[in-house]
Amino acid sequence: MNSHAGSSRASAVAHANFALVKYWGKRDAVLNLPDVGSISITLDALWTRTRVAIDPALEHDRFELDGRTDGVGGDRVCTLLARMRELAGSAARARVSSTNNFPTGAGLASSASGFAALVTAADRAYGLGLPPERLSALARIGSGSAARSIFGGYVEMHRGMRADGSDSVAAPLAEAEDWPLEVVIAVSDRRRKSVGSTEGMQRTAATSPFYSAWVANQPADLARAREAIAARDFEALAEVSEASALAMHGLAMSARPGLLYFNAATMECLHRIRQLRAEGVAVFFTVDAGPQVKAICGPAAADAVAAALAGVPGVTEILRSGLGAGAACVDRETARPT
Ligand code: 2P0
Repeated sequence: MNSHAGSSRASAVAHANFALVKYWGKRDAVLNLPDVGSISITLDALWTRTRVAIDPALEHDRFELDGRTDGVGGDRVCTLLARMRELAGSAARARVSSTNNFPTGAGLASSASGFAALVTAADRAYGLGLPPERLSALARIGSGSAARSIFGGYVEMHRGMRADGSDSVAAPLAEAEDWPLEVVIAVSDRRRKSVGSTEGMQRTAATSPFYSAWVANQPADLARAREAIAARDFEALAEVSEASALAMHGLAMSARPGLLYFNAATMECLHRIRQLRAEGVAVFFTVDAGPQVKAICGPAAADAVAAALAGVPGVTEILRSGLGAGAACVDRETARPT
């Protein structure tokens, strides 16, 4: 292997995404290949900024998240950097520093934006210049949902069939501007979740009696969501998204021991959102591996949804976001695209 010739450093920003048709379960834990496809929206207000600086003097990669070197994810970062070095024919290690503008590991998709930003910055720093599809496959190795954050707007992650994972990649379905929905997030617990997604998925696949039914049903939900997005059919997207979120949580609850990501405020928010929709407000919910509730709504409904969820006992914070762009390199000082 050659030592790295360039002087290279790069910064990238990637945004979190939330799945509307959920990913839960892997067909290969090493390459992180999903057992089901998924469909997501990329947000503009929740992001990770990551800087990769190649330093041939280093013996090991260094990883810092929000100023701390003892955080989680360091092993996955090193695995990913080792793959990218191999592609670049470089032996030079890197210093990686990453910042999230939102709580890490609390069901707000920090690993999605984190690994998408990492591969985008490392691609530039190591001079690879890979196309988005390849970056999506690399981001997936860090975290399944990160493959989707390479793209903006509405995104589909393909399960893929190949053993090497080259077809387990995301692709855009529609741009954010094509259908500018908004997201209201009701935060009820900022702490790191007790069972991470990776462990939760493995436990579910190994122990739930309903796992094969979940996998078998997914293509039909993906088709419904794809059609709803193409037709900008809010009611249809609401119906399939809520069904997918509830099925994922029902499945996780059916693992042994069962996984409980909801708290009391989560449940209350779901009832409030259903009540609002029954009153004619364009809103539906999704919930990931944590208690926060994400309400997806038409722009005209966002203020009313935020006010209603802020009034739910146990909700401590409301975050709001529009839909956002895919991962991109930025100037470190100005944060402008480069
Ligand atoms: C999703 N989640 O589709 C699902 C729904 C959470 C609930 O993808 O093990 O951090 O790194 O592939 O991507 C979160 O899981 O899991 C996730 P790994 P990841 O968004």
